[in-house]
Amino acid sequence: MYWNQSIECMPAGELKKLQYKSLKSLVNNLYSFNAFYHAKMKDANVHPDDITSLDDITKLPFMNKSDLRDNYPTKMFTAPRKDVVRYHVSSGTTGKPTLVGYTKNDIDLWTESLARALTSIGIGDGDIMQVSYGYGLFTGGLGLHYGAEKVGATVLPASTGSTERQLELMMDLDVTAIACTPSYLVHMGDVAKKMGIDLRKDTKLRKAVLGAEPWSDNMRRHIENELGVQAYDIYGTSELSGPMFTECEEKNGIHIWGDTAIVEIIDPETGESLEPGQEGELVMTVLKKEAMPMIRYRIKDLTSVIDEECACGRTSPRIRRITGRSDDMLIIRGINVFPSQVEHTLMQIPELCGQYMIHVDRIGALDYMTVQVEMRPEAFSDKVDDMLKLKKHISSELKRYLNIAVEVELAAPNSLPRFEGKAKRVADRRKM
Ligand code: DLL
Repeated sequence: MYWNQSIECMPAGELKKLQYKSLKSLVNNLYSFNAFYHAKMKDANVHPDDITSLDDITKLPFMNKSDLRDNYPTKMFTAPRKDVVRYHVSSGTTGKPTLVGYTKNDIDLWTESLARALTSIGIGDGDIMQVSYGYGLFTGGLGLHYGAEKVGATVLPASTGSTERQLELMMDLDVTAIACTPSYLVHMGDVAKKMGIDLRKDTKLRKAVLGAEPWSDNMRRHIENELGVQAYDIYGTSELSGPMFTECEEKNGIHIWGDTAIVEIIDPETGESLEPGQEGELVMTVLKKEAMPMIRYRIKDLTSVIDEECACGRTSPRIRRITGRSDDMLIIRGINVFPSQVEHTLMQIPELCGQYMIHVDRIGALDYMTVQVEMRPEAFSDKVDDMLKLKKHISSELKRYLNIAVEVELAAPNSLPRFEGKAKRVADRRKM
């Protein structure tokens, strides 16, 4: 079953022509009407007239998360404020978050992408779908919500947390599909077991749309065997819109809707384009968004392009499961955390000296982050109350900036490791 067969199964040559046409008009518009892109292209010494084929995309400059930070909040927007109907916000690399805006057409296009994706994994009007991604500034909840409604499913907007209640509703309402992070589904399985619920027998749950954090085929096997649920990978980033692309029922790579985005894979060190099959950093050009298109955005996720037709009949380009990142971003309980954000927060607390260590562990199915912080000698005290107060203050500052609960450990002056070369401040002991 297809949602939009003419696009999803468009012959490759035709799709390339369509992409070129969209790219050309995007570049013309941005060069003519947007100060940020105009300056960026001028700096790179490219003019829209230099783009005469799809391959010429490599002449265009890359964009990075720092472009979003430097132009925060709305300098990169390409639609007037009155046409922007929604904002979503994700983590920046330091103090400032990343803001993404959407026009009505952008929301429709995002919803269409998800309608294609959900249809490709067999979710439709016969389904009752529990959306257990966070609703709010994060794109997961509202994105999947709109997509599931579009295909005619009945949506249960459960959001995150209150796991026991979620399980009760899952049983009471005959939920057939769930969208959440893979680790949350495993956690739900653990909680169900404790409650005496057998997901296979006591629920109608059969399909899970899992993403927003790295996971592996081992984890897929675990979920499918233990919970009796077919598990599909869903991918996206807030800068592209949010979740947009999934595996189809073949479970052999993530289909990228080529009318909406151009995929490139580059060598993270040199920026050179890599061939299909070669693993490198994912770069995407977002073709049709009105409020915030993107040219050659370096997402920093590592993957490769699959250069063979999918047995499902879709001709859209596919990428392999994300294997890691080329930067140091951590994903903790589905939330993106940059070590630089931690540092930025700690540096504003006068009692601390700037030495810290981040420890990440997975206990059961859940991620836990502990930050050890070293105090300045003059701040160190043997008054327990003072130390507890300081610890509480640091935790609440980290929570305010990172949006996740962090365990803080105070370390005595000169006790944390010092590094001669590159500092190694993150110890991530999770296993996928
Ligand atoms: O995580 C959007 C999303 C929501 C995707 C729900 C899937 C489901 P951000 O918060 O901007 O957006 O984080 C994007 O998360 O660059 C990857 O590093 C990681 N990521 C997302 N999906 C996957 C996945 C959403 N399926 C960042 N596998 C991305 C591995 C993923 N990593």
